[in-house]
Amino acid sequence: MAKLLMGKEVSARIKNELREETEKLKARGINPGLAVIIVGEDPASQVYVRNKERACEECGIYSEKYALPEETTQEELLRLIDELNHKECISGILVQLPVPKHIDEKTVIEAIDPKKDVDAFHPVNVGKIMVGNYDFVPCTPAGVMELIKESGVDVSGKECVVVGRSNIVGKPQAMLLLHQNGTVTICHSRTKDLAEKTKRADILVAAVGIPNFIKGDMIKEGAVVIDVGINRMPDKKLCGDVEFETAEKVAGAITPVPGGVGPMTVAMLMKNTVRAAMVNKSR
Ligand code: L34
Repeated sequence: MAKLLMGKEVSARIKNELREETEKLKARGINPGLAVIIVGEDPASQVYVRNKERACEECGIYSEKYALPEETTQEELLRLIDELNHKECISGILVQLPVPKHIDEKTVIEAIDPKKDVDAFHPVNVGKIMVGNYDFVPCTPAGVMELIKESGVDVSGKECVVVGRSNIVGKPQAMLLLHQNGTVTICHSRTKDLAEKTKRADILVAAVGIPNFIKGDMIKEGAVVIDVGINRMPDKKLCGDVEFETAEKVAGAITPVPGGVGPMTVAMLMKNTVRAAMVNKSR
């Protein structure tokens, strides 16, 4: 039976450590603050944003939430971001994705001051990650790395397969694995003979957004399997990109959904916000 990598528990541990750190920082006059912007009423986004606000409280981080209506114009959103870029008490800014179709995601991301870009989505921060010299690590891939650490498996020299090539997860994930000396393969919708690739993986990260896409027979015996997918099924239940029932029989370690990568994403955001407060203080 595979070891369960409990993101919920690991994230609680990290948030406790962060709480102590923020207390020390506050004593030195450094006050981390996070602004979260959500445009529209996507139910999943609302849950995630609520979890982020709650985490701020748990870590002693000041937070502001801006829930803007669906019909907010891009100009209005950009004006708010500009205001927050210059706001002293805000160290980190996050615009929850996806944004409504009439708003250009790229323009919005590039409007955020890179020093406050706690998602690490701004091209400046993306470039820094590629070079290997960075302040912020993108939250979901960073959370995945923590869960791999939790499995006890050393990434160095291992076959790492990332399924999915998004800017938010797949691409930065591959880079973080590479920084830890993994041998990295990125697979995607055009990959030929996917199972042949995934079966080679000592560490498999699934981030495709298709429910139960990775089955047990696509996994190598004893592999570390990290499921980034959170798919909402018609019955409202959450389901990962990995077919858990068949995968857990083969894997050495595996993450559950929910309670796996999701809570880690939130914990890593808190870490970046604390980091932002320190970086902004010393500029
Ligand atoms: N800008 N947009 C921006 N930054 C991000 O880092 C995100 N992401 C993804 C979507 N859009 C974003 C998140 O915050 C995904 N994501 C996220 C955040 C939290 C959780 C899952 C995804 C989470 O808390 N998951 C819990 C509960 C899930 C539920 O009940 O719906 C879990 O146990 O998985």
